Amino acid sequence: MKIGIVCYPTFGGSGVVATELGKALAKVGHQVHFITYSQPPRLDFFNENLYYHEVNIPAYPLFQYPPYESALSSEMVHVAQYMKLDLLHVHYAIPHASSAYLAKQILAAQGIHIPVITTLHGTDITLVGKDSSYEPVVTFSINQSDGITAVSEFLKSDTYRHFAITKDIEVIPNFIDLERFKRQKKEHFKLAICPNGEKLVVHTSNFRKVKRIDDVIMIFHKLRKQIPSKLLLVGDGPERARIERLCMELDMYPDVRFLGKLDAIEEVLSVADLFLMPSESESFGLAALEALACEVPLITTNVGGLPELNIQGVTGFLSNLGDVDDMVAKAVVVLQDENLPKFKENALARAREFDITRILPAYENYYERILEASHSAH
Ligand code: GMT
Repeated sequence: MKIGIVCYPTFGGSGVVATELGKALAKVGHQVHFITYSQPPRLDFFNENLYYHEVNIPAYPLFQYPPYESALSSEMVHVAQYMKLDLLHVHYAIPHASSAYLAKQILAAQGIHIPVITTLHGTDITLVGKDSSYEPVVTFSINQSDGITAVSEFLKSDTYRHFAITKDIEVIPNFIDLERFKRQKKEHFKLAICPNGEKLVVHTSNFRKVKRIDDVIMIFHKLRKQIPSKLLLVGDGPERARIERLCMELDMYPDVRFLGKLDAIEEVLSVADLFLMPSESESFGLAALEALACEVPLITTNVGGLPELNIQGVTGFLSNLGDVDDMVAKAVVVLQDENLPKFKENALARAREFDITRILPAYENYYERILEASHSAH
């Protein structure tokens, strides 16, 4: 199959899911064409079946806002025509689903019929998409997609709740490559960060408000008074500078370290004892799955799709949004020497359920179904 994949070239979330999916599809023999405005960070290896097409957005003094969506649609048209794509799979509804709709119409006018699959990832629905500035376009373009997938049951229900969607949504969860995400022996690294045998707590995110990093800091602030521990914060984003100042005000250095954006996140997770995700909303929580794969138990909120991943008392614990004291109490339970090994073992067992080798066939089968329906319609 020849598949065009459109995504944001981000370090986490939808960009990573799209890129890892494309890589896995290429490995099993599909030809995959990435169409993005810059190279996705995880598109880091060579495979004869992988192609990358950069969307060119010419500057012009008239444009206060360059028309990215038009450039994206045009690139989709070029790639689909020239590479003879079988289908387009766009990740994150805004603006990818509407750009794909336009590309599909242009191609159809030339007698080329290419089905479009839209994968909903989270904030495209729960946060940005339902804003009235975007909602009509989002609703229309999701409904015009030939196939729609969501990364959790929660996101599927939330999509039906907030948008007038008239089609079936298929749930295909996020997945993990356990060949890459596995606990590695990095004892020297652990010793450098935790020289006195402290426990290591990790948070990774894009430092947006929805991640509630203040809660991460407050949990750790209280936790370290009960259990000697260190906190590593991985990633970057709008909240980072404010959070760094908060750590200074709370006199938390040197127990807290900001590592910025990292490619090899699995190396940090390999030495971690606990992962914190106190998010306000999380459609799935890919970063938490990456932690589980590296045998790191979780403390998360019980919002969104997180209860579909984190099992209460098994892979860690879930608390109500903002209940910092409860999260501290539960973190203390997880980090007890007599409890930690079992939580780590459970974490890996849970991650195995989301191994790419299990989820990839779900995407391939879905592609087949959508292609078949499209062929019989034309
Ligand atoms: O978490 C983010 O802010 C990034 C966002 C994205 O779209 O890149 O992540 C969303 O998609 C991920 C992949 O499907 C999910 O695992 C995340 O839970 C989801 N984020 C939110 O719902 C906040």
